[in-house]
Amino acid sequence: MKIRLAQSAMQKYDIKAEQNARLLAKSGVFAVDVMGSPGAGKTEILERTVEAMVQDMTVGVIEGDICTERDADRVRASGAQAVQINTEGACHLDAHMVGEVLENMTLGELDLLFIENVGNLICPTRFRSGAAERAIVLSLPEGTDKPEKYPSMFRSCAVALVNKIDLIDVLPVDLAELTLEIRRVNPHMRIWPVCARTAQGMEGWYEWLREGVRRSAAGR
Ligand SMILES: Nc1nc2c(ncn2[C@@H]2O[C@H](COP(=O)(O)OP(=O)(O)O)[C@@H](O)[C@H]2O)c(=O)[nH]1
Ligand SMILES: [Mg+2]
Repeated sequence: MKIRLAQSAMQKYDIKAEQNARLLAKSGVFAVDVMGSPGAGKTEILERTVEAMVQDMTVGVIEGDICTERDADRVRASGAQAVQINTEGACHLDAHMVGEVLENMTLGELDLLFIENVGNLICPTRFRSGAAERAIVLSLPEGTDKPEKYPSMFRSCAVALVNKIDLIDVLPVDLAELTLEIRRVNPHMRIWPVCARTAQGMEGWYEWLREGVRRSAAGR
């Protein structure tokens, strides 16, 4: 009985995520969830990415945080149209929160949309936003055991950015081992070791995004 109740409670989120996905597809917007621990560098990755992508497209960002407008201010300064959602305690965004913002955005103007979730490797996994793809930002200081400890999160993402590689010489973390750990839980994961500070290593990510934008525009 309890299980059935939990399933029907989740269903309304899945239905809304499906509606969001259809709206984004109809508008030709390529949307990507950006997830990871607090402090992994999600926003700094987005700052560099927005700076690079706004050269030839219009980029939007939905920022999810428990409180403050700080991340939205940061990506706005990089050139994105940004909307901040404050979840007021909730540890993840859900499709209804995202849907409300989508209804008030001029989606026809956007090519690419990022949805930065609340920093958390657990709850955002189950709550789909309606984005076409999901990316995880994992930083070197978090160590090599996170993929095995949070496998659902790593399995739900298509791509991983391993951030803060500028710290490789001062941390006891082996990048090859971390890559193996990621592949052990998700053999298909595309992985880019990057430094968001300098944008080092981010070209592959940018190309993957451009491909997604082309696909979404063609399917409009
Ligand atoms: N050394 C280093 N620090 C970084 C890098 N990327 C982000 N940071 C720092 O990590 C902290 C958290 O970054 P932030 O983007 O706010 O992380 P978020 O909580 O995942 O959005 C900030 O102090 C960033 O300046 C990086 O590539 N190298
Ligand atoms: Mg952030």
